[in-house]
Amino acid sequence: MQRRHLIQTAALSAIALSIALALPTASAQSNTFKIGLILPMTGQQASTGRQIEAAARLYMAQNGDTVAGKKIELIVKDDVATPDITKRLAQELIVNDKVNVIAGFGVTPAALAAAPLATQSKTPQVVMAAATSSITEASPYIVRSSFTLPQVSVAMGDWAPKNGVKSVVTLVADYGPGNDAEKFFSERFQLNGGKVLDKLRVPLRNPDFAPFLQKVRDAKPDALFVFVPSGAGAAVMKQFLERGMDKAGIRLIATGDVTDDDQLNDMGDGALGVVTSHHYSAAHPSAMNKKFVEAFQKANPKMRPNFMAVGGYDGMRVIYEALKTTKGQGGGDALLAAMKGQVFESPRGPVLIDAQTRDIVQDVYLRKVEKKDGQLYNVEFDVIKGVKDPGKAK
Ligand code: VNL
Repeated sequence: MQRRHLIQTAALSAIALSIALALPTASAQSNTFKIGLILPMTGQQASTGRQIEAAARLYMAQNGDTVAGKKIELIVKDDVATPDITKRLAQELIVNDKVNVIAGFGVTPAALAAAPLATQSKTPQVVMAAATSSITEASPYIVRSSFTLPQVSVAMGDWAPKNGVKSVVTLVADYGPGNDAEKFFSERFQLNGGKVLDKLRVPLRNPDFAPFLQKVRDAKPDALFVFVPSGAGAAVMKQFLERGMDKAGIRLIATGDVTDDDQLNDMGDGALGVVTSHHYSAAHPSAMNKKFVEAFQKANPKMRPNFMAVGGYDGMRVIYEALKTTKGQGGGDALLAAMKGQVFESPRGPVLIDAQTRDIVQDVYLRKVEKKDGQLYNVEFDVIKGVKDPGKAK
């Protein structure tokens, strides 16, 4: 009896939630436009939250907090990169706060946890960080302003074999983006005649790289290819050097998540010469990027903007322009339509929000860690223009 009662209660509250989610958001009428920014502000991925929040606030400071007659309100919530929390926060933001857009999402599981709520409530979900290819397929309301791992990994699969790397071991964080990096790098590398000697996966939570690096040493590849999420790169670099991998003749190649601008300058000279592929470097030599980095550092004196900051800054741009286009009158569907197909200059270079996939199309750069004015930077030396997510061609 009691059990049945519980089940009925659970069923009823599920119905109540789906009704609440299906109701039109009140703010179409109101004078505020609310953006619910869900980010990891504490825990292992906290640097991602800090970078994105700082960039979103910079965008607002530069572009005003009133758009199409609406006052923009940014509501920042900490999900500790934990999908259960993300889901609860997204629900509260949509149902109670009646936000017009949800945004942020530091890791793939968080972006995926919010996706069904975006769909049910017809709320645009702007993914500013998470980078597994399949995320945009989890809801037709998702638009991405970050990047995808296949997008940047394929470039390294082309570069490495042309530059003396004939054999590799891959080492990736064991979840969505790591699996994408492993697959798309390896396939392209092998297509170009390279040999993948081993594929290693480290746990996302509290990874210990030592036993994996020992295996790499024993396999003696020309290079080790690495993907770990933003915030974990410094630990990889430290252990790579401490274990004398470079002296054993093994090169480090990676996606730019490893030589993350948030940490790079503290990695020490051992990082010099490391080649990575990615979509953003704080050293990107455009006038717009110089302005962006300068303004970001003026507002946040101890920080250098990284690729997460740029994902947040551009995500705000996508939201602002959609609000302008819809003249502040539209609901979720109108906003979403106005986000699709946006073409603009980002601090990273030219970008497009592909209207079909809702994913970002952008230039991917090859970069080498060099010293500039006494600081370590990822200096771009080659570019592949207008790269679409190769993960979508499956
Ligand atoms: C993800 C991908 C997260 C790349 C990252 O840093 C990153 C993700 C927090 O999709 O979870 O650098």
